[in-house]
Amino acid sequence: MEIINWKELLYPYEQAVEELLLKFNNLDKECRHLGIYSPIDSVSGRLKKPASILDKAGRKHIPPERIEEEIEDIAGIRILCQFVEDIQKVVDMVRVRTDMTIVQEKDYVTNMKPSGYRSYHIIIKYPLSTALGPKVINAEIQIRTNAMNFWATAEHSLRYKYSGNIPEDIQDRLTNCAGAAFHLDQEMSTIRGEITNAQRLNEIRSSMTSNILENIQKLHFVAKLEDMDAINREFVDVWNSRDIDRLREFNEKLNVMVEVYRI
Ligand code: 0O2
Repeated sequence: MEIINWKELLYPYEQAVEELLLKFNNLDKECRHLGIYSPIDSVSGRLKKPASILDKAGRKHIPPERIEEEIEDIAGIRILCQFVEDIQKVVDMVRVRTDMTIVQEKDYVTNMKPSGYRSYHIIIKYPLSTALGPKVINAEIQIRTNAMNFWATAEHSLRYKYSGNIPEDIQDRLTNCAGAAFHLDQEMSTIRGEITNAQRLNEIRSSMTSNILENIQKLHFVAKLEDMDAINREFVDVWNSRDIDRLREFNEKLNVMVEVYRI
């Protein structure tokens, strides 16, 4: 029987997880930087453990020499979204990428699994430059909402605990929870506009406040003491009012002052 050198086998997959994490986190960061809506709420990644690989190979009767071809989720990343509608946006983002090739898509969002599992899976071929030369590996991208993930994580733990035979009463409750998670996603979608507007306002408020504080610090070195007192008092007043228009006006006023002092 062939002995698997796990360290050697898994290293490129570890590299792929790191690269994919970086790329999708950057995509999210870039959207926020450009001030456009990011459908990505968070990204995580994991390397499948040898024990899980062996379990899966056993379940699917995969011989050791076919593990890399047939187990497609040795490298896996998971992208979580706030809203169901965001899943398709992330799928579109993956489809247009030129640094990976999609080989299969599994839509368990529309076609829920009998277990109640919902998620969108994309299997990709991902080219790597390793110390031993170029190598193309399989990787899986799972895209789901936070609610879907909450359910899947709990169900996964129970499935392992009970070796796949979850007792009927717990299974019934899990089925109810899957329905509740589905309902939560539907309800959240109805107030999606309200939520995203509020989040956008918070981001604008936070970035204007940073700019104001930075400008106050600059002015501190050049403006008269009494002017600075007035500015500090006005800032406290504007801040306490929680009025975004007043904050914007104050921000613009300080921008002009900084411009006048050429600092
Ligand atoms: P683990 O421990 O999470 O890595 P296929 O041949 O396509 O039918 P495959 O390759 O298992 O079978 O693909 P599938 O069904 O798309 O599942 C891939 C992964 O999705 C699983 O990996 C799980 O992570 C997750 N998944 C699929 N079905 C369920 C489910 O009913 N509940 C939960 N919680 N997760 C699920 P592994 O290797 O099975 O498990």
